[in-house]
Amino acid sequence: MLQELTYMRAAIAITVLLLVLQGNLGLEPEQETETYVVTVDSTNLRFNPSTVTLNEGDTLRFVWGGQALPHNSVEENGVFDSGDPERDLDFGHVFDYDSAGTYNFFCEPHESVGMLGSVTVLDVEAPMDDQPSNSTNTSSSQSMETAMNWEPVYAVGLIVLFSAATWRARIYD
Ligand SMILES: [Cu+2]
Repeated sequence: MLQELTYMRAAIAITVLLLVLQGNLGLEPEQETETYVVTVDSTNLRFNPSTVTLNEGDTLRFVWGGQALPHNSVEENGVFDSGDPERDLDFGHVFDYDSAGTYNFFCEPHESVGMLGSVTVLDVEAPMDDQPSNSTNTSSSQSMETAMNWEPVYAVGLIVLFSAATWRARIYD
């Protein structure tokens, strides 16, 4: 009976430890990417906003609905192209990790009246998954980090187990 209780206590402590470790593993460094939305303003002849600055990995989305006039968005060098002009559109383009630079886009039917825009893509470090070239380097530094994160968690777990065991021993022996 006494042994059963001790085992139960240890089992609970181990379960808690595993839950904590699992939470810890979920915190892998991962870069956040964002979506920037461009729509059409109330004049019906302008992008809003007409200039956007974002990071590599981010998404530029052109979204509008129920427009009086059909619009599209075409990058001048064909980097992206939403297709035929539409009154309702939801078109996105993801800028990958070697796309830093400035891109000019326009609405084909209204280019002549100034329906133009530009997006500046800033150079950022690709997430670790996207860098196979120096994978040896990153994986070793990553496992170092993981090991360092785990150490205190193990220490706390061991202290919990040890004090649970001694507490039991003191009361029942
Ligand atoms: Cu237009």
